Amino acid sequence: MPVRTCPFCEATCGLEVTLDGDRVVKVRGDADDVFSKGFVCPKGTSLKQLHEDPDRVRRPLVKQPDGSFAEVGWDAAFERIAELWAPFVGSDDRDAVGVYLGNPSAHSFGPLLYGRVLLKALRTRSIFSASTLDQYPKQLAAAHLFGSGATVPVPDLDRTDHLLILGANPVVSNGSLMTAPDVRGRIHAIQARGGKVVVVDPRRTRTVQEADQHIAIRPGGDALWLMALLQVLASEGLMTPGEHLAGLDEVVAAAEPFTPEAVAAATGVDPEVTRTAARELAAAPTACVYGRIGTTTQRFGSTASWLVDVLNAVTGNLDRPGGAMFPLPAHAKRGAGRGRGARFGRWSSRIRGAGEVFGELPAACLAEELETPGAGQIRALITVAGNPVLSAPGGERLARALPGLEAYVAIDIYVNETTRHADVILPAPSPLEKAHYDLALYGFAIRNVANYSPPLLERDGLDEWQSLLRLLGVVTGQGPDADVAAIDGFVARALVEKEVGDERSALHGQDVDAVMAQLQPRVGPDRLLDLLLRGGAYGLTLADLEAAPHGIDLGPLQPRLPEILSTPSGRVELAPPDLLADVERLALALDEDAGGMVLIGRRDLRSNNSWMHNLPVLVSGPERCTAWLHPDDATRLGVADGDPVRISSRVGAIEVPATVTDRIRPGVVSVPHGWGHGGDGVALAVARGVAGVNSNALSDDDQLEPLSGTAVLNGIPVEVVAVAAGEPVPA
Ligand SMILES: Nc1nc2c(c(=O)[nH]1)N[C@H]1C(S)=C(S)[C@@H](COP(=O)(O)OP(=O)(O)OC[C@H]3O[C@@H](n4cnc5c(=O)[nH]c(N)nc54)[C@H](O)[C@@H]3O)O[C@H]1N2
Ligand SMILES: Nc1nc2c(c(=O)[nH]1)N[C@H]1C(S)=C(S)[C@@H](COP(=O)(O)OP(=O)(O)OC[C@H]3O[C@@H](n4cnc5c(=O)[nH]c(N)nc54)[C@H](O)[C@@H]3O)O[C@H]1N2
Ligand code: SF4
Ligand SMILES: [Mo]
Repeated sequence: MPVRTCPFCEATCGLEVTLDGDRVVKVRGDADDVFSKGFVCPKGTSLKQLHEDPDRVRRPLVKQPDGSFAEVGWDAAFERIAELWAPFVGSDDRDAVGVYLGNPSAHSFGPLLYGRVLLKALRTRSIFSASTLDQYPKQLAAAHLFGSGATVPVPDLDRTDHLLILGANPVVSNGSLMTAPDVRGRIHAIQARGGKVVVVDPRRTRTVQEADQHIAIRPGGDALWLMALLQVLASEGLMTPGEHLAGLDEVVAAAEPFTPEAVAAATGVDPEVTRTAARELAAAPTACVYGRIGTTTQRFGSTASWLVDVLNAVTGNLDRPGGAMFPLPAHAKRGAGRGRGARFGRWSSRIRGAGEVFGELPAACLAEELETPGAGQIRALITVAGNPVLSAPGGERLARALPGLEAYVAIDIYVNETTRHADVILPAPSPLEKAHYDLALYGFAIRNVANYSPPLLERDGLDEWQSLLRLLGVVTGQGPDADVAAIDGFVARALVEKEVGDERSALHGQDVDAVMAQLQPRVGPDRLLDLLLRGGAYGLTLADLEAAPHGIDLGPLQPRLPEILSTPSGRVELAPPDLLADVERLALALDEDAGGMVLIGRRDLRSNNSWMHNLPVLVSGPERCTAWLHPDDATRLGVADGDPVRISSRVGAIEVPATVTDRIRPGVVSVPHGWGHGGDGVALAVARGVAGVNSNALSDDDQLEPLSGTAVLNGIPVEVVAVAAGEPVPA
């Protein structure tokens, strides 16, 4: 039976696909997958419906003068792109070309490997991605502490005795920056071996229901609370710091004012609960603190992420089994590479001067960069696997600005709220028609695992990497039908040269032509992957992976300090100046008025950000896009379960039905993101008919976490009122 890795979330589950010719009969979990062992969620099995979805784009689409899309051949599509791109080819105004890379592009090794190549050729600074709506605070902290944004410690879930989760709901999200199929089963295993799981979340989530303790923190309180844990550990002599650490005294000194009592009002956590949490963290044989979306997409995202790492370090749990460890995927090498440490803000955005982070500008700045005339105004755009109109703050502004672009090319599988504004949409293949290897996610996996899936079905058209290279041909003036194979050959050769020149590579010192010959006859991402595997830590080849369709288990995570560090000091920098400097801002939050309602998000098991809503199997059942309200708030506001409420923030207002539930803290309202499908030309017949609104209409595009430029999507001050019965609902 053919098997392949599910591309829909970070868990990388194995799927078994039953085919009858080229028809998909059934998709279920692969019981023999070395990592997921048969675990699967409803999204994974919906791969069949996605493959068959009549609305999925299968042929290139070109915008017609009347605003509709016409299906055209690939050559015609690229001729149109070349025509539209003519003013930008060779132009000095390089930043006039913008790029937005969306979430699924991180789940696909073609775009991961070749997107970079296109970006380099464009030489633009107008680069945006979902990372500034997501995990950059964690990567920024990692860059400061360990020297690289790629070295993010992940919980050693299968060996820990104590797991402290903040702002994550992995039983529903299936884990993030913690690649682990079946988190629920792994949580149960912690408990079965006598361990404890604590969840810090303003909501009583599905993960809380599996946990031993719930701490219902006020949104945005995490950095303060983590400081208080550190303060307790230090003042009670409970620190057992590991080796290779620098800056311990400084970070401990910074925590001094943040006693459990001092943070109690702002966090809503009883001081005794905080003290006990700190003591238990210290007393556990092994323990791990893990923070995710609720701690990153908020106003103290980087500071909270930093403190997560600090707490793991001062309790001796950084880089030890059962603690927070560094994966070593099959395509990666031992050693740190060239250590340059962290540098941010090397350039700034044109309009509001927001600093660059990992070479990108904040996604929340995209609309203004399109709107505002002048040199550097984005007049041409490429989006790959993204829907920022629904996913980012300022989406409505962006939707208004997109039609003003002189050229917009989207690589996507749907005509959605964003891509409907494109001049040309280049379809990505169905997941069944392309190869898969989790180049990004294995770097965050709780075991070292490698699994490669070849395409199961034949493709009629270009793969994403081919579209990206053909686009590269256009933007570099080679015309609409550049020799993709030749460009790919250059890309491969350049990577081989880099590989043989890298002392850490198993191919170091080898002859470039000889290595190129070994990779024959592979092309595209397969060739690059084969190269990376050959140069990697385990000496594997792509053929080895092909021979193991259920994956290769490379074992539990191994300690990697100090080998992995690339900080200038060669040690873990616990007190980076940028993060220490932010403590002053944090201290101001101690005295803030805790009154007023705040908005947070919510993820649903059968949803995936702003997409997969066109699959009937996932959107059937009760309405998903509702506002959770605590009964106390509901009573005060005169709202009954199911009544419509109006939620307004500084920037917008939405109306949604209320779900009155004690599963949320009083003073907090929760609405999921990614809903509200529709608008002229959106070709999502099922999703259009599903109730829901865009919660990001409330996200303030002015509110960025200052260090990482990440949007504040949780803890947004809002006003909630009942919509009086009979009052017309505004459009
Ligand atoms: N309020 C609020 N907003 C949020 C969040 C939140 O928690 N709260 N979460 C944020 C996070 S973490 C993220 S990652 C972003 C996600 O936001 P985006 O990165 O903008 O991604 P999606 O909204 O998931 O849209 C994905 C697009 O990719 C297309 N697609 C799917 N598969 C493929 C493929 O294989 N190839 C190509 N080319 N296209 C494909 C889909 O059709 C869809 O158009 O949203 C962010 N927005
Ligand atoms: N089913 C499903 N799975 C997904 C996705 C999806 O849309 N649907 N999206 C995928 C993506 S792109 C990502 S990035 C991951 C995200 O993975 P997770 O981070 O696990 O995702 P969430 O479910 O958003 O969990 C965030 C939690 O933080 C809580 N929270 C909100 N504000 C705060 C706060 O200030 N402090 C604390 N402590 N908690 C807070 C919320 O109540 C929520 O339970 O999920 C991925 N998996
Ligand atoms: S948990 Fe994630 S990877 Fe596993 S089947 Fe579901 S969507 Fe796919
Ligand atoms: Mo994400």
